Amino acid sequence: MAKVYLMTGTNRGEVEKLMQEAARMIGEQVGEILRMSKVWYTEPWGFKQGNIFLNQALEVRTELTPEQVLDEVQKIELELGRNRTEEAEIKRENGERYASRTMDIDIILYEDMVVESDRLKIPHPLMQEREFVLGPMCELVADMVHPVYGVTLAGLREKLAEKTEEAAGER
Ligand code: PH2
Ligand code: MG
Ligand code: MG
Repeated sequence: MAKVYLMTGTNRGEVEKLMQEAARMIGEQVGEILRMSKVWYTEPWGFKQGNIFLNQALEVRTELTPEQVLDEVQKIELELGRNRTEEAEIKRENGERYASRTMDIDIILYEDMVVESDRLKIPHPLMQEREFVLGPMCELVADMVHPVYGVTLAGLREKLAEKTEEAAGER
Protein backbone atom coordinates (compact mmCIF):
# COMPACT_ATOMS: atom_id res chain seq x y z
CA MET A 1 0.00 0.00 0.00
CA ALA A 2 1.41 3.39 -1.00
CA LYS A 3 0.40 7.02 -0.92
CA VAL A 4 0.41 8.78 -4.25
CA TYR A 5 -0.22 12.49 -4.84
CA LEU A 6 -2.08 13.34 -8.02
CA MET A 7 -2.94 16.68 -9.55
CA THR A 8 -6.01 17.10 -11.73
CA GLY A 9 -6.36 20.03 -14.09
CA THR A 10 -8.77 21.24 -16.73
CA ASN A 11 -9.41 24.44 -18.67
CA ARG A 12 -11.70 23.19 -21.39
CA GLY A 13 -15.29 21.94 -21.46
CA GLU A 14 -17.57 21.61 -18.46
CA VAL A 15 -14.71 22.16 -16.08
CA GLU A 16 -16.49 21.82 -12.72
CA LYS A 17 -18.16 18.59 -13.75
CA LEU A 18 -14.89 17.27 -15.18
CA MET A 19 -13.11 17.83 -11.84
CA GLN A 20 -15.82 15.89 -10.00
CA GLU A 21 -15.78 13.06 -12.51
CA ALA A 22 -11.98 12.81 -12.39
CA ALA A 23 -12.01 12.50 -8.60
CA ARG A 24 -14.77 9.89 -8.73
CA MET A 25 -12.89 7.81 -11.31
CA ILE A 26 -9.58 8.12 -9.44
CA GLY A 27 -11.37 6.80 -6.34
CA GLU A 28 -12.62 3.81 -8.32
CA GLN A 29 -9.59 3.04 -10.47
CA VAL A 30 -6.52 4.19 -8.52
CA GLY A 31 -7.49 3.87 -4.86
CA GLU A 32 -9.21 5.46 -1.92
CA ILE A 33 -8.94 9.26 -1.85
CA LEU A 34 -7.76 10.16 1.65
CA ARG A 35 -7.73 13.96 1.28
CA MET A 36 -8.08 16.58 -1.39
CA SER A 37 -7.11 20.25 -1.61
CA LYS A 38 -9.67 22.85 -2.55
CA VAL A 39 -10.01 23.59 -6.23
CA TRP A 40 -7.59 26.35 -7.27
CA TYR A 41 -8.43 28.71 -10.13
CA THR A 42 -5.24 29.81 -11.88
CA GLU A 43 -4.04 31.47 -15.09
CA PRO A 44 -2.65 29.12 -17.75
CA TRP A 45 1.05 28.64 -16.97
CA GLY A 46 3.47 28.37 -19.91
CA PHE A 47 0.96 29.36 -22.58
CA LYS A 48 -1.38 32.23 -23.37
CA GLN A 49 -4.25 30.99 -25.50
CA GLY A 50 -6.48 29.31 -22.98
CA ASN A 51 -9.08 29.80 -20.27
CA ILE A 52 -8.50 29.79 -16.52
CA PHE A 53 -7.51 26.39 -15.08
CA LEU A 54 -9.09 24.44 -12.28
CA ASN A 55 -6.46 22.44 -10.36
CA GLN A 56 -6.70 20.14 -7.36
CA ALA A 57 -4.26 17.92 -5.45
CA LEU A 58 -5.42 14.49 -4.26
CA GLU A 59 -3.86 12.15 -1.71
CA VAL A 60 -4.67 8.59 -2.74
CA ARG A 61 -3.98 5.27 -1.07
CA THR A 62 -3.15 2.78 -3.79
CA GLU A 63 -2.08 -0.80 -4.30
CA LEU A 64 -0.85 0.03 -7.79
CA THR A 65 2.76 0.57 -8.85
CA PRO A 66 3.67 4.00 -10.25
CA GLU A 67 3.46 2.62 -13.82
CA GLN A 68 0.03 1.13 -13.12
CA VAL A 69 -1.13 4.46 -11.67
CA LEU A 70 0.03 6.13 -14.89
CA ASP A 71 -1.92 3.58 -16.98
CA GLU A 72 -5.07 4.27 -14.99
CA VAL A 73 -4.85 8.06 -15.02
CA GLN A 74 -4.20 8.03 -18.77
CA LYS A 75 -7.33 5.89 -19.24
CA ILE A 76 -9.32 8.40 -17.18
CA GLU A 77 -7.95 11.32 -19.25
CA LEU A 78 -9.15 9.56 -22.41
CA GLU A 79 -12.55 8.79 -20.94
CA LEU A 80 -12.91 12.45 -20.00
CA GLY A 81 -12.35 13.50 -23.59
CA ARG A 82 -8.64 14.19 -23.76
CA ASN A 83 -7.44 14.20 -27.36
CA ARG A 84 -3.68 14.54 -27.56
CA THR A 85 -3.64 14.47 -31.39
CA GLU A 86 -5.92 17.49 -31.55
CA GLU A 87 -3.92 19.20 -28.78
CA ALA A 88 -0.71 18.71 -30.78
CA GLU A 89 -2.32 20.41 -33.77
CA ILE A 90 -3.50 23.36 -31.68
CA LYS A 91 -0.05 23.71 -30.08
CA ARG A 92 1.51 23.82 -33.54
CA GLU A 93 -1.03 26.37 -34.84
CA ASN A 94 -0.56 28.64 -31.81
CA GLY A 95 3.21 28.10 -31.62
CA GLU A 96 2.88 27.25 -27.92
CA ARG A 97 4.20 24.55 -25.61
CA TYR A 98 0.84 23.60 -24.14
CA ALA A 99 -2.78 23.49 -25.27
CA SER A 100 -6.09 23.60 -23.43
CA ARG A 101 -7.31 20.21 -22.31
CA THR A 102 -10.43 18.61 -20.84
CA MET A 103 -8.45 16.68 -18.24
CA ASP A 104 -4.80 16.27 -17.30
CA ILE A 105 -3.89 14.04 -14.37
CA ASP A 106 -0.26 14.20 -13.28
CA ILE A 107 1.56 12.08 -10.73
CA ILE A 108 3.34 14.59 -8.48
CA LEU A 109 4.81 12.29 -5.82
CA TYR A 110 4.65 8.56 -5.03
CA GLU A 111 5.90 7.91 -1.49
CA ASP A 112 9.51 9.12 -1.61
CA MET A 113 10.23 7.24 -4.82
CA VAL A 114 12.29 8.63 -7.66
CA VAL A 115 11.32 7.26 -11.08
CA GLU A 116 13.12 8.25 -14.28
CA SER A 117 11.92 6.25 -17.23
CA ASP A 118 11.06 7.43 -20.75
CA ARG A 119 7.40 7.19 -19.90
CA LEU A 120 7.31 8.41 -16.36
CA LYS A 121 9.18 10.87 -14.16
CA ILE A 122 8.47 11.14 -10.43
CA PRO A 123 8.61 13.59 -8.69
CA HIS A 124 6.95 15.63 -11.42
CA PRO A 125 9.96 17.40 -13.00
CA LEU A 126 8.33 20.86 -13.08
CA MET A 127 6.48 20.83 -9.74
CA GLN A 128 9.01 23.20 -8.12
CA GLU A 129 8.30 25.84 -10.80
CA ARG A 130 4.54 25.79 -10.58
CA GLU A 131 2.55 27.63 -7.95
CA PHE A 132 -0.57 25.88 -9.25
CA VAL A 133 1.02 22.61 -8.06
CA LEU A 134 2.80 23.77 -4.89
CA GLY A 135 -0.18 25.77 -3.61
CA PRO A 136 -2.63 22.84 -3.57
CA MET A 137 0.09 20.35 -2.50
CA CYS A 138 1.03 22.53 0.48
CA GLU A 139 -2.57 22.37 1.69
CA LEU A 140 -2.03 18.63 2.10
CA VAL A 141 1.67 18.05 2.82
CA ALA A 142 3.58 21.32 3.30
CA ASP A 143 6.13 19.52 5.53
CA MET A 144 6.85 16.68 3.14
CA VAL A 145 10.48 16.66 2.01
CA HIS A 146 11.05 16.55 -1.75
CA PRO A 147 12.98 13.31 -2.39
CA VAL A 148 15.43 14.92 -4.82
CA TYR A 149 15.88 18.48 -3.53
CA GLY A 150 15.75 17.58 0.17
CA VAL A 151 13.60 20.64 0.88
CA THR A 152 10.03 20.71 2.18
CA LEU A 153 7.27 21.61 -0.24
CA ALA A 154 6.66 24.78 1.78
CA GLY A 155 10.36 25.60 1.30
CA LEU A 156 10.14 25.02 -2.44
CA ARG A 157 7.07 27.23 -2.57
CA GLU A 158 8.88 30.06 -0.75
CA LYS A 159 11.82 29.81 -3.13
CA LEU A 160 9.49 29.95 -6.09
CA ALA A 161 7.76 33.04 -4.69
CA GLU A 162 11.15 34.74 -4.27
CA LYS A 163 12.15 33.82 -7.81
CA THR A 164 8.85 35.13 -9.17
CA GLU A 165 9.27 38.42 -7.29
CA GLU A 166 12.81 38.84 -8.58
CA ALA A 167 11.64 38.21 -12.14
CA ALA A 168 8.87 40.79 -11.69
CA GLY A 169 11.43 43.31 -10.40
CA GLU A 170 13.61 42.81 -13.48
CA ARG A 171 10.74 43.67 -15.82
N1 PH2 B 1 -0.84 22.43 -16.92
C1 PH2 B 1 0.07 22.53 -17.88
C2 PH2 B 1 0.54 23.81 -18.39
N2 PH2 B 1 -0.02 24.94 -17.72
N3 PH2 B 1 -1.36 25.94 -16.08
C3 PH2 B 1 -2.22 25.83 -15.06
N4 PH2 B 1 -2.65 26.92 -14.44
N5 PH2 B 1 -2.67 24.61 -14.63
C4 PH2 B 1 -2.26 23.44 -15.22
O1 PH2 B 1 -2.69 22.34 -14.80
C5 PH2 B 1 -1.35 23.53 -16.32
C6 PH2 B 1 -0.90 24.81 -16.71
C7 PH2 B 1 0.68 21.34 -18.47
O2 PH2 B 1 0.14 20.18 -18.09
MG1 MG C 1 0.38 18.60 -16.58
MG1 MG D 1 0.03 15.27 -17.83
